[in-house]
Amino acid sequence: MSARDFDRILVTSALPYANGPLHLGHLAGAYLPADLYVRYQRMKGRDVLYVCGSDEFGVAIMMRAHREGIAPQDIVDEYHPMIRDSFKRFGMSFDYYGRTSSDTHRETSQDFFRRLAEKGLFRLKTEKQLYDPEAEIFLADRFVTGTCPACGYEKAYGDQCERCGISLSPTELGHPRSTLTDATPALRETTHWHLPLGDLQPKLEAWIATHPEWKPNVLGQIRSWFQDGLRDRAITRDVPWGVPVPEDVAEAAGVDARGKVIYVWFDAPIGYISATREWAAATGNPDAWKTYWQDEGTKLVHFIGKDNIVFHCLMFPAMLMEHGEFVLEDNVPANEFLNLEGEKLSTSRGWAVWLHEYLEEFPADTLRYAMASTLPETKDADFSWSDFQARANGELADVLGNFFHRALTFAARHTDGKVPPLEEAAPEDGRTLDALAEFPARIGQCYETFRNREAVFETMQLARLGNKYFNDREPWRAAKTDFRACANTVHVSLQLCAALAVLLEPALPHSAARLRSMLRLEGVRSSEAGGGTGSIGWDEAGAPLLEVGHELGTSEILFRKIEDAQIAAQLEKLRQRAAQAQG
Ligand code: B3M
Ligand code: ZN
Repeated sequence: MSARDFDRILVTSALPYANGPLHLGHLAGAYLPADLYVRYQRMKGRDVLYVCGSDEFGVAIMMRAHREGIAPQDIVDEYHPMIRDSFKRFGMSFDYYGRTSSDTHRETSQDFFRRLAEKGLFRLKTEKQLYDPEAEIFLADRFVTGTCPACGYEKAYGDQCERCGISLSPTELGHPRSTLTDATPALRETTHWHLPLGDLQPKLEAWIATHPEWKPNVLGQIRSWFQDGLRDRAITRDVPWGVPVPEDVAEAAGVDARGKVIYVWFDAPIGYISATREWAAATGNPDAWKTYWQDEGTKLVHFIGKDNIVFHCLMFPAMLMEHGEFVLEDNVPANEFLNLEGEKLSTSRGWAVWLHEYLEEFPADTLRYAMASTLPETKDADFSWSDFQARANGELADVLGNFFHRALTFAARHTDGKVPPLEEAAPEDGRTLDALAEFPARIGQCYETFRNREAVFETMQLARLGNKYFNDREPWRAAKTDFRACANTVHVSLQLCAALAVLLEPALPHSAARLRSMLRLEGVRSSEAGGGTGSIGWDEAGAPLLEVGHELGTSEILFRKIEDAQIAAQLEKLRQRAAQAQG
C-alpha cells in the first residue's frame, strides 16, 4: 500500500507502437497487470481512470512504412483499430484509448515542450550528424547501420547494437550506411533541443528515495542508471514523422524548425495526458482531466515492461517535475519479460503468439487466467501451451467450474433450486464462512501491491476451499440421512460461489458475469470502464451475498476442456512460423 492517502487513481499502460499486432509478451508486461489492478480498484469503489492509446510516431513506424513503400499514416491507420479491437476482446477495460496522431495530442505535446522551453530548461546543441545525400534526410537511430565499436557486429543500428546490447549514437558506427538508400552518409551540422537529465539527477535521486516501496527490479535498474550518471538526451529529431517542433519556440531560439519533430519518447508519455483530455472532452466536462493530472490527491501508476523503465521512472518524471503543474508517479510497477516455450519472444524470428489469432480459437478469460498465473513480476517468466492447457483444464474446469456445477446442481436437485436457510450450523459450516470473510482483504492486499500471481492464486484457493468443504461434508450422503446438514452445505457452498462471482471479476471478467447470471446474483458493482452503482463491491464479498429463498439460475458448462490436439496444433503453428521466418 502506498504510504499516503489518495482520492483517486490514474492508471496508464504503455502506449503500444501501432506498427504491428499485439502478442502475448505485450500483454504480460503493461496490459493484463494494469487491467487486473484497475478492475480490482473499481470493485473497491475507488475513483479510478484508466487510459492508454496507440503510439503512432517514432522511427520504427517510419522504417516499416519505408520497407512497404507506403506512408507512415497508412501503417498506423491499419494497426490502431486492430490493436484497439484486440484489446477490447481480451477484456482491457480502458476508460479511453487514444492515439498520438490526434490533434489534441499534437497540441498537448507542443504546449508541454513550449512550457519547458520557456522555463529555459532545454539546452540547444549544434552537432554533426549523419546525412543521407540521396534521400536528403538526417539519419536518426535505426536509419543507419554499421559496425559496432564494442563487439564488431556489422549490422548494428544507430541507436543500439542488437548483438551486444550497447546503446550507441549513429556517429559511433564504423562504415555507416543508410538503411533507406544504402548510401554512405556524410556529416552535416544540425541543431537539436536536449533535456539536461544530468543536471536533474540530484532532484530525481531525492524523489526516487521517497519511494522505497517500489518493486526491487525497478529500483535496481534506476540505481544502475544513476550509477552510470544520467546524460543529456536529444529530444528533437530531423525526421518527417512526428509532432512538429513548435515554430514559435524555434523562432525564439533562432533555429529553423522545418523538418524537425519532437522525439517520440518525449511525446509518447504526454500521450497519457492527451488521452485523459480526450476522455474528459468526451464526457462533456473538458476540464475533468486536470483533477486527475494536477490535484495532489491523485495516485498516478504507470504499468510498463522493463525496457521502458528509464523513460517512465526518470525522463517523464523529470518532464513533469520541471513543468510544475503535474502530479508525479506514485508507482511504476514494471514487469520483466515473458518468454515463449522457453525461448525469447521475437516477432522477426516468428516466435510469438498473436493475440488476435489466439482470440479466434480460445476464450479471452482462459488466457487472462493462465497468464495472470505466470506473470513475469519479479523475473522473466515462461508461457507454454502445456501450462496453458494444465491451467485451463486442471484449475478453471476441474476446480472452479466443478465447484459451481456441484453447488448448483445439488441445489437444483435437493433444495428446489433455491438458497436453503442455514440452521443448526455444524462447526465446519461456520468455520468455512469465517474463512470466506478473510478472502477479500487478503486478495485485495495482493492486488494493491502488484502481486497479481498471488492474488489470482488466492482467489482460486477459495474455490479449492469450496471443493474440499463440499467433499468433507458429503451432502450426497447427508441428503438421505440428515436433510438439514445437506441443506446447510448447499447454503454455504452457494455463498462461496457468490463471493467467487465477485472476487473473480478482475481476472475473469467475462466468466464472472456468467457465474453471476447462473446464480442470478444482482446488484454487483461493475468493473468495466465507468464503473456502476451496484451495492455489492469487493468488501461485501466477504459476507453471505445470497438471501435465503433466493431463486438460482441453471448451471451451464463454463470452461470447456482443451484437447491435446488443440495444443499440438498451436505448437505446430509456432514451429512453422519460426521455420518460415528463417527463410
Ligand atoms: N511505444 C515502446 C513500447 O511499446 C513505446 C511505449 C510508449 S509509453 C509512453 O515498448
Ligand atoms: Zn555490439
